[in-house]
Amino acid sequence: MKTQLLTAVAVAALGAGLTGCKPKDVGSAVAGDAAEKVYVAPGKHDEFYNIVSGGFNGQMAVYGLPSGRLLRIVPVFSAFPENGWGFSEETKPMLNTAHGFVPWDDLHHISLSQTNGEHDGRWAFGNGNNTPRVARVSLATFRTEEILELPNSGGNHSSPFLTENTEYVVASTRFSVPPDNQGDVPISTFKQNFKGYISFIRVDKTTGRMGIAFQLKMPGISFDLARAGKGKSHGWFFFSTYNTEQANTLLEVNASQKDKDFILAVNWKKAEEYLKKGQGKTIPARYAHNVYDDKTHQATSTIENEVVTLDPKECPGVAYFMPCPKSPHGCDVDPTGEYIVGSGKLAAVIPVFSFDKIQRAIAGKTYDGSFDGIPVLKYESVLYGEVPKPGLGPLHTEFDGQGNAITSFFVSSELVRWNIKDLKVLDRVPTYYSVGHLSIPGGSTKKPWGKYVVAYNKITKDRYLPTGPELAQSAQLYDISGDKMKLLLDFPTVGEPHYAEAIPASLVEKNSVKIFKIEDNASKYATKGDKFTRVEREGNQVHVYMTAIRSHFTPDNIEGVRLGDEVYFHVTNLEQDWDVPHGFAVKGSTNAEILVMPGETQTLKWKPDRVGVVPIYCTDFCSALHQEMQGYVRVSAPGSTVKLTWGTGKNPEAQADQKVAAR
Ligand code: K7E
Ligand code: CUA
Repeated sequence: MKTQLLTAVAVAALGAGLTGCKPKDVGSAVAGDAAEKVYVAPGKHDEFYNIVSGGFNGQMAVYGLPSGRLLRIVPVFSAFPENGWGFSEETKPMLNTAHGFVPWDDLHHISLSQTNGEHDGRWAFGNGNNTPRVARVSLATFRTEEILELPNSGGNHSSPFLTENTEYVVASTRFSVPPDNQGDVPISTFKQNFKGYISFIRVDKTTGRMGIAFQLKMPGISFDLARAGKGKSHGWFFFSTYNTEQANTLLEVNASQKDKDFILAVNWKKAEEYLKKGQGKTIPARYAHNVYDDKTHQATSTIENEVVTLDPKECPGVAYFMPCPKSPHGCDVDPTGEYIVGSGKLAAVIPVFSFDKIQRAIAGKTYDGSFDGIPVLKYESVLYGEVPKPGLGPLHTEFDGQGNAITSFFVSSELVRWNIKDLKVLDRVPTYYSVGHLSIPGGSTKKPWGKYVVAYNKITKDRYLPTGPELAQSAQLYDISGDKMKLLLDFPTVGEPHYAEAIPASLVEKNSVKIFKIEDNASKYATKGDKFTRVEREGNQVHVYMTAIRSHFTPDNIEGVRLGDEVYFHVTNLEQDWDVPHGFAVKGSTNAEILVMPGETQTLKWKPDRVGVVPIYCTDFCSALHQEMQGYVRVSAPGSTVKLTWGTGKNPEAQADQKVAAR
């Protein structure tokens, strides 16, 4: 988003003579009782989990609110050495795509699963912006369980957004592209050949398992953000768009020509009817579907070969455009489902659309022509009203559950609270600086929890100790329980925070998984007890079936490995105690460590590059004798006659002799 936002600033600066806006009274902006309000005493828990996107770091991070304490980084699209995500053999398939192994992405938006339009505490979804993917993270294990790639897409920004019972996760493309199987066309044929696909991903109610139900084939424009209807507007979906000029070069200028872009309204229930009637068209497509299994402790990656598409031009009643000033970014639906707020980055007002009026305009065919075969509803006929002069550069809006909206303003660096009914501005408070997204706990649901708003800022300048050219990314917590919003706390975040959601701890903590039961471990490489430990050679592959328990590995001495071998350390952690992982690392291995949870099996692959004796050790300080949790692997020359031997507590040769004697 950063580039797009900077462009917005540049354009606004040209128009309004604005350079960076630094709010006044920086020092005195903190409320007197702020410290008390965010203080969570040692040993006490926070009230909310705040799940924050990591932007170009490709992860989600979990903070406690109101303390702002970082509790966990959940690797999603990016390999993560802390726990071996993307480095262990079990997790590598999670990062597979139709392009091969892609160990990085740019995660912008978090959507927490909902039932009846309220948070249910089961899953967090996140988008991969670069190589279009959607991920599902379990809030029981705080691990990524599933990643689904999206075909016919380029830049999965408008994603992932959920319907009120998590029937669908919806993901639309930021860059329109020619369909994957018809890609070799001149870029100048944008208008004819480029399409903007919207993916409707179904989610299994019990398992959370995802699959692309269908893709809507829209004209070639850019989709930015979206929200599902709720309550009365359940069954509809709203998307902000830009570049309705359909420019394919110098978008900074060429995509800011028109006075209005569109919000797209999609009736997905109607789309379902057309699909039932067989209107869908199956087209070839290649995309990866990756699933992690907590029983086998293994991810699998499947390449899918087709997708169902629906062309709204052939399905009247499915799609309508609504004009919206100007290059809208956020498109947010209030808790009742009646009001749809468009935030035009370059607009001087915030337009609020009415769902009832949209229905009437559709029924009365109050059109303002059409765009690429899709009706455009008349602006005035669907507009509830405009918030006049709210601020500069509105981006995102959330709701406090008290009939008010709070909108973030990037250019004027502030949060503005306004009343949804009378559209009057009630309060404004500066942010430090240039806020992007904002989040009220439950603020996108039917039932906002209110109490706080968090601003996720793009620029921190002088707010923290300087750390060279790159400064901390940051969030700011405000109390919104009174009439005036009050700044309470700054806290740095990991990566660039785009969207985030916060959920009461009580909905999540009770489901937290403490260990994986060793008896349920269905990994084919599991070693469920020291007596099953062994080393097996299969050609040039050596498989080490190893256990870890405080404070030793079995085996911890291995001989008979040869240069040219590939060694697979299958490490099973036999512990059945909460918070006792063991790590495993090998000198000179070209990946990372693995971190093995209690009852779990993980595999580190290692290709020795020289003859010698190589240390191995546990990387997680697991006990007073953690430092003793170490061992050796002897690597001999190719063709060596050193026998494959292994053991713990005895010299391998002695153990090998015993085994021979026992036969
Ligand atoms: Cu940062 Cu949601 Cu990508 Cu706005 S987006 S800020
Ligand atoms: Cu196991 Cu340290």
